Amino acid sequence: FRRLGLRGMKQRLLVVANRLPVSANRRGEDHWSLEISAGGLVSALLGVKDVDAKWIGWAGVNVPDEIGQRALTKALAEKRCIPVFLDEEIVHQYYNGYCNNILWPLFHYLGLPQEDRLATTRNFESQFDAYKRANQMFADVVYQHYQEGDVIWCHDYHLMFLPKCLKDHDINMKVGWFLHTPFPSSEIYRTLPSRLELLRSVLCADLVGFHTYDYARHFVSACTRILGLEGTPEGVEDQGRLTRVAAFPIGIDSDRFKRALELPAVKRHINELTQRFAGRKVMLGVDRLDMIKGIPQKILAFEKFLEENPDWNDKVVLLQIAVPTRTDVPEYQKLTSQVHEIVGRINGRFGTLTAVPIHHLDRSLDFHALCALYAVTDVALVTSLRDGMNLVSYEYVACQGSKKGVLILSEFAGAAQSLGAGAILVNPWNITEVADSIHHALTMPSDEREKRHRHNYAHVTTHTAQDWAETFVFELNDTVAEALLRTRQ
Ligand code: ADQ
Repeated sequence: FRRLGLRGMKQRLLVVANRLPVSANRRGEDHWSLEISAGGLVSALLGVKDVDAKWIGWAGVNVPDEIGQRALTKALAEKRCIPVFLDEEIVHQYYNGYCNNILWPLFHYLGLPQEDRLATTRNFESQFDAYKRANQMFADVVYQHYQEGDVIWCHDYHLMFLPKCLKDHDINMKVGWFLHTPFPSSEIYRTLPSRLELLRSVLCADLVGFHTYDYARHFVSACTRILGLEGTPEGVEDQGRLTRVAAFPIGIDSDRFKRALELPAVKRHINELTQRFAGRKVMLGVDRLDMIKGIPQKILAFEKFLEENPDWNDKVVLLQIAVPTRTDVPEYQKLTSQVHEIVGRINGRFGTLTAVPIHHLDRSLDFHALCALYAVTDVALVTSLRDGMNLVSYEYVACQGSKKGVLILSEFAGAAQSLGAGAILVNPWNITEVADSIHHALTMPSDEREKRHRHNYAHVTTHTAQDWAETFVFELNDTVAEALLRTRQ
């Protein structure tokens, strides 16, 4: 901002993401009720100084009629949100199909779908077409609202084709793209049939960001190996044009968690939980119910721990809160039944008349209940098989006051790079290793707990979501300004 002389001026920022940060419920022909979901991204962007941000995205509902669309657009405008209307067919092909069935598993090293391989291959082209059409629909809405000088920040694997659509429309648009998932090794990425088009599109952005240096490196390798371009310390160069590629690790709004812990309702909740689990150590898992989160592996590791440490029976409880997602996808339904089956078996095996070792909830918790749970927990278990960053680990650390609880963290979560020195790092596939880590965490001397917690707490409270968003927008402005200087020289 300083370099562009923008300090003191509000710069317009258009944030484009698949989903708007609201849930919309239709209450009548032309009446909608909206609830803003106060996720990390929302608070991150609210905290960016000198920026006037608007969101563009899908509201998550099908609105086929014009009256409904007009009413929703008007209601959303008050929340600084602009809708992209996607019909059921495109949602099915683009969102459920290409995004969730192809890109999501591939980027998390689960490969292209194995089951029903032929059907997937046959559907692939139509799903990719729908993906491009959907991205073009997002771009059309951006064009309608774009003013010269705006910064456009595209988010995630849903919108990899968007940078190309935007730059084709106006080469001077300032476009940044950030990936919230891992970018896999180029050997995995190159199996994607549409690998060339997507890489070329992302390279149309001025700045490309990832959570970790490794993901950025994988992306640059994909560009050099698959497109034959030149990687430089700054990014990727194609015929004299540089796309900057860098790591921007996300954080959380740690103050929001600290403030919540002071609220009487949260304190009441903490007291209730403390009484409820008095005499037992509490271990916690909070995840979306997704295969990448390694929930069955985590529960099996806990079983192994109970098996090998019978003296801990009745003295420890695992609370696993798993919010269901993508419930219409058969693989996710299968995962839910699998988790229920394992939990039932372990509770039958190790439970007593008065207590069970695992409390498993298939639901979302409200923010205050979540903060209270984080605060009373002795050990948090994050065992993702792959995870872009994993904000649950950050939230847990932010809510630990006097307890100085221990974080067991998968080495395959991006967070391992920032919280690795304070956490116990594990390979979630190695159930014996995780079981041993549970024992280590539960018996850890207080000075070691204190030291580990201090390290992580310092990181979480100084690398916040606001810093992340501010740095990205600053770097994007800077990158464009430098490119302009280069062309003038
Ligand atoms: P997610 O895969 O959704 O995000 P994560 O970073 O852990 O994963 O964030 C989940 C959020 O949902 C957290 O804020 C958590 O509190 C909340 N949550 C999860 N389960 C919940 C429950 N049962 N009840 C209430 N809240 C719950 C994607 C990537 C991550 C990356 C983020 C941000 O997959 O790797 O860290 O984006 O970039």
